[in-house]
Amino acid sequence: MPTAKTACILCSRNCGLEVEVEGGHLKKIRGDAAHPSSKGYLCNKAARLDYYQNHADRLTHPLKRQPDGSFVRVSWEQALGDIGQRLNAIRDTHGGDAFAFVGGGGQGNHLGGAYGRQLLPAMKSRFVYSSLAQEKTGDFWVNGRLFGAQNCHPMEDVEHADYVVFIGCNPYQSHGIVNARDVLKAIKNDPRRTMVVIDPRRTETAQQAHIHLQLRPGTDAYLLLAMLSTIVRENLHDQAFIDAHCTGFDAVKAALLSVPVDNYAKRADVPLADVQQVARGFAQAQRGCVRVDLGTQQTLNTTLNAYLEKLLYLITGNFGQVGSNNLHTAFLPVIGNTDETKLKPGKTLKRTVYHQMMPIAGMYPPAILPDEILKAGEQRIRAVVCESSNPLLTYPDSAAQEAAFKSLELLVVVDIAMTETARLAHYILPAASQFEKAEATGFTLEFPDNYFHLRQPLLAPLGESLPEPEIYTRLLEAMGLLPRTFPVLGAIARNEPALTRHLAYMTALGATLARKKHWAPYAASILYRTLGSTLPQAAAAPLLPIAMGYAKEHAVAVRRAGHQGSALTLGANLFRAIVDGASGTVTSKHDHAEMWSLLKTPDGRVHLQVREMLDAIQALAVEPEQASEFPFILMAGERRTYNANQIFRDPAWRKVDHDGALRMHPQDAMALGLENGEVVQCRTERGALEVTVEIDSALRTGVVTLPHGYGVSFQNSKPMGPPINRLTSTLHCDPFSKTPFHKHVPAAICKLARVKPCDASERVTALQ
Ligand SMILES: Nc1nc2c(c(=O)[nH]1)N[C@H]1C(S)=C(S)[C@@H](COP(=O)(O)OP(=O)(O)OC[C@H]3O[C@@H](n4cnc5c(=O)[nH]c(N)nc54)[C@H](O)[C@@H]3O)O[C@H]1N2
Ligand SMILES: Nc1nc2c(c(=O)[nH]1)N[C@H]1C(S)=C(S)[C@@H](COP(=O)(O)OP(=O)(O)OC[C@H]3O[C@@H](n4cnc5c(=O)[nH]c(N)nc54)[C@H](O)[C@@H]3O)O[C@H]1N2
Ligand code: SF4
Ligand SMILES: [Mo]
Repeated sequence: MPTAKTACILCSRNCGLEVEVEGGHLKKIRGDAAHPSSKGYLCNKAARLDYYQNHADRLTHPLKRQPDGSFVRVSWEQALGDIGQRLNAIRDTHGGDAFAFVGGGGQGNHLGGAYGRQLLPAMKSRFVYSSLAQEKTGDFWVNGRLFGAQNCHPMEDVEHADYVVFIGCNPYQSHGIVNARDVLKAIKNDPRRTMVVIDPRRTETAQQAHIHLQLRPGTDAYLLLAMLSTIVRENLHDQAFIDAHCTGFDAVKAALLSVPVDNYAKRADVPLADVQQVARGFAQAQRGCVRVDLGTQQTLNTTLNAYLEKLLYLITGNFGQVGSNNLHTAFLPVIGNTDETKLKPGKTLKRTVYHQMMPIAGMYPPAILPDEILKAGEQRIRAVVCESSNPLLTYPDSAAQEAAFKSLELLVVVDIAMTETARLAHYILPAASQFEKAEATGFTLEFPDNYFHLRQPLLAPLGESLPEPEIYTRLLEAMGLLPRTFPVLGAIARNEPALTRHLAYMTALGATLARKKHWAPYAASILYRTLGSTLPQAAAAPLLPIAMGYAKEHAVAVRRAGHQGSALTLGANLFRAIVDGASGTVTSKHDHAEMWSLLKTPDGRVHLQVREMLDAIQALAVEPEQASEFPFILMAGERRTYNANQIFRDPAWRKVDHDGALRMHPQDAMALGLENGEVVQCRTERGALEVTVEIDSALRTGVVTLPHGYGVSFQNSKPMGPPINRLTSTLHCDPFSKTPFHKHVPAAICKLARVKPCDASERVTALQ
């Protein structure tokens, strides 16, 4: 049977796939050996992708909500005409602050991002709320200060490192690094390499590690400070590297020397000797790197954790080398830069109305969204377009999100499926799935070689569903912001000879936008309607100027990757290679020494001294108290073998763990008189759920975990598995970035006083 090339859309790795397609189904799924990064690798989840493509909650037509809450089918013209009119009216009456764009590109559907973002200028709004701002914005903020721009983002070269420290991540399950399971195995089996895992649970990754520091949840800042202090006390930092590449080390050193190492190791509940062993081992390694994820980003001291983790590799000189942490290029700009210290004089950041929250990397945090809708008075958010996201299940405090979304004057949801959030919408617009349209991921965060993968559609869009580029372009037309055709530009695009490599078209586009300045914010849709009609995939048209910009910025590295051309044609040639490359295209090949050119500080140095973070180190001396009413720490959102965000709705995709069990240490289970498989109540300050116990000796005592990605009401059923964000709070978050402490939720676990166990249909309903 013929196979088609695409990529997995279940996590940020977006592994290349070869798929046999038959009768609308994704049948046999294999890794694509020609993919530049995954090279044939895939994990257990990819084999089940047909459950994403084909299921009973897929949307096939635009839907309009009726006063009684039911939905009727409407035409695209009717839906977009009405939405366009209502958006215009809300903007004209209440101004730009009344609109927010929510979501926008999940695990790999980022091509539509250039189109969806056009709604912001259309609405004169700056408000983009994104799930990335409930995990990574603390990290991005720190990058802004250290490296000069919030989109200067370091990756970790785990594949080539001889000393790897994983902090608060479980790559065996969640991936996030190149071909995780193979790479972990290789490190484990190589006596010259060391793998350290810092995690309160003996995870699948920790089981492969040489050293596991099973710290108390939420104490990473203490543990990292104890390690950093050990390094400077013992003069193990790399002074030559610091002198050559950094500023501000003296202030950092003074702060680190003041840390009570023994006391902080105790607070983390890790033996001092183990702390010292890892500090010394990492500092002395030839090629060391650090990888973090949600375990440090969704727990106490989020932003400080990001700073300290980066200090670990920076002061030891593990930066800009093979097997260390490195900055990387980014073809699609997923991360923005809104660092207040980099603003031009007279410019200020757009703060939200109620929380006065600044954007980080151009995004606003989900934790404040309910208040910005419900509590901001006349200046509140009244209209939301929500795409590729299911905030009702994935944003903190589902009850608060539900109340807020319900109160909107206009909610439009663009999704492939009927979701919990969609059920509250005034209009639901059906998107073609990621296998039914041209798509691409912006999560190509690699160095020294980087790549980009434009995927071709495998199937026709289901029913009347449309790709996002078409949806947003039609919406801009319905709002009266763009004409339906651009005859002159269209003709230039069609008639241009291949030899001139789109130069005539780009010149004409530039001239048109200079003349018609009010069209400039909608260049993506104009490219789509004009150049797009000459391409195999119209949606790829905005990649032309992106490729030209990338080639200009990284010309040497782009040429090294095999692309040819003059200063004028290199970008267009890169673009054509991407359009023609079914398995993905290597876009640039850098030398490690060139990494420094990616740094954005004016002096080309890393600015180690970050005042706010040095203050935060001081503030750590005071330890927060834990409410005794909630004796457990719930880690709400573990990655397991069969969860993948909220991407699958049909629970039949899971082979195991159908209930999404609450994991608990045997001693805790014994103390509470609980057995494996017993249904208990898990209660927090915000709500309560009934969940099934799974006894797990890999945990620390006093810690319980629930998985991410459950709680779906498939076909309007009761939630299947725990809808964990009924337990989380919008207030329990990092004061700096407002990223929620999902991994550190105080909870109580109670035995249910039931005579007979409840049957499966009763389970996991909210008691609230
Ligand atoms: N299977 C699967 N893979 C996924 C996803 C999925 O849903 N399912 N989602 C994808 C997405 S969007 C993301 S962001 C990534 C997230 O990937 P990860 O961050 O790796 O996954 P998690 O399991 O959420 O959390 C990582 C670890 O943090 C630990 N942890 C909890 N609290 C603390 C703490 O206080 N300190 C430390 N040091 N560790 C702590 C947990 O025990 C857990 O092992 O996974 C991606 N991959
Ligand atoms: N308590 C707790 N909450 C968490 C987490 C946690 O660990 N604990 N993890 C957080 C993290 S790290 C993340 S990344 C978020 C993820 O949460 P969300 O931002 O909600 O993202 P997904 O779960 O990926 O949402 C996927 C939605 O996109 C839709 N979709 C899929 N493909 C397409 C497409 O091509 N077009 C359109 N328009 N829609 C599509 C799916 O049907 C689904 O409704 O959850 C966060 N929430
Ligand atoms: S879930 Fe992630 S690691 Fe697994 S196949 Fe898909 S993209 Fe690759
Ligand atoms: Mo995520």
